[in-house]
Amino acid sequence: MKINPIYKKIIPYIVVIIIAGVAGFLFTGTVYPENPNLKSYFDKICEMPFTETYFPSPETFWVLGGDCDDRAHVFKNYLISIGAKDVQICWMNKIIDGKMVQVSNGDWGHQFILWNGRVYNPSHNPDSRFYNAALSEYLEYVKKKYGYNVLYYENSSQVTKF
Ligand SMILES: [Ca+2]
Repeated sequence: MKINPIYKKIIPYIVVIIIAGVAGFLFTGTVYPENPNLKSYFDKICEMPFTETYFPSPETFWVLGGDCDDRAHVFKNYLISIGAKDVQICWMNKIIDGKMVQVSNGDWGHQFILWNGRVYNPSHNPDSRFYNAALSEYLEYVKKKYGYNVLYYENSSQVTKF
């Protein structure tokens, strides 16, 4: 079969376009921490104002902002929506002699996301922002800065003292 010379010229370009398209999809369409779309969604959550709400209120978050549980729920919902597995909300408290006490900034507890065992904390405060961090590193930070000492997992009855 004889290929028209014009097609011979075009075919390499078409191949390049297809490869670029597939590479682009893999880069932005799949679920992994380095995905720029995922990171920019996380950053958008961080930039929303800090507003105290009594319960997790992800439905009002993009209008009013929210506190830690709202941020955690919004990010978790997004991760689930793009197909992420092993996503859970964790929370922490400070327990002294069996009683829950306030931590150094007056809070009673804090919620964040654990995805594949890595920490995502979309805080409005840049110092407390963690993205794809080791759990041990994050726990060391919150213990030192706030005094948290107990961690609870959404997907398990396991309780970790740290
Ligand atoms: Ca809340």
